[in-house]
Amino acid sequence: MEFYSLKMRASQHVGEGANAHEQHISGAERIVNRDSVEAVCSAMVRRAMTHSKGNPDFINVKIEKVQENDIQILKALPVTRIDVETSKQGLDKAFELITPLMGSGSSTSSAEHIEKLRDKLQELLCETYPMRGAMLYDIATGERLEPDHERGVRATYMDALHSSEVDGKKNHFNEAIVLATKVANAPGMVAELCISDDPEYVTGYVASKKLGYVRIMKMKTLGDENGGRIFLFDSNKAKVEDCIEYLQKKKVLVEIPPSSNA
Ligand code: WAQ
Ligand code: MG
Repeated sequence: MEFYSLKMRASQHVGEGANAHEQHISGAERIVNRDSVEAVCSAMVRRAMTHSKGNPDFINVKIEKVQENDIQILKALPVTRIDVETSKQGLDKAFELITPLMGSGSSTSSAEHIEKLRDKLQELLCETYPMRGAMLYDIATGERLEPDHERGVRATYMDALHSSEVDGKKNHFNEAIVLATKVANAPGMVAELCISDDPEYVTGYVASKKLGYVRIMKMKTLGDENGGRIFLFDSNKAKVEDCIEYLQKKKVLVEIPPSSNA
């Protein structure tokens, strides 16, 4: 089979004078058969042009051939879900699942320490709001490791296996399970925390090889445009260059069992 990677990103010029900047509207990554390239490409453009975050004035679509031998096949993380009443409860749940993984060898898990980590995560999450990619946070040193803090690190070159599906509308879960599975398999990766920046989509998740993919059904209030991703990495476990190389370059197809969306 002949495979092609397609990447789309769209942005809008906002603000005036010193405040003028490109605001990220939409992005997507696919790996599909040659036969689907054209249709998937136009579906991506439609998606960018109809996005709830606004009308783009810049759309970039990149199409590249991918060698089949370079593609790694991964099994999707197992999926579970947590129902909550409020976004506050959802966030609390997410932090509760993540903080125990942030120890990096240190065994200090006092209530006070957990509280500190929780505050740190909350603070980091707010810093991700304007970013187009994810924050890469080193739990061993407390440093941010993205080469460009404004942009963040983007996981690319991934799709669901056997999906040549053409859909102009985003399926949040399908895309997220693919991304989360790739990210969880990156060298040194400890966990991921994600909230969509799409105002109409309030479900988020935490994910790791240990936790699997945990959907948290409400993590923000409807209409809120803030969202972001944090990749928690441990520099005691792997080199940051290897992690970033994997996230940005490795071609991955994810095998998703039917009806795995819990
Ligand atoms: N790599 C790194 N970061 C990314 C990427 C990527 N490929 N794509 C998006 N981000 C960052 C970016 O900062 C966005 O603002 C933020 O994540 C949110 O992206 O089970 O839709 O695409 O139903 O809005 C979760 C689904 C959906 C939960 C998440 O994220 C469920 C979603 P969005
Ligand atoms: Mg979005």
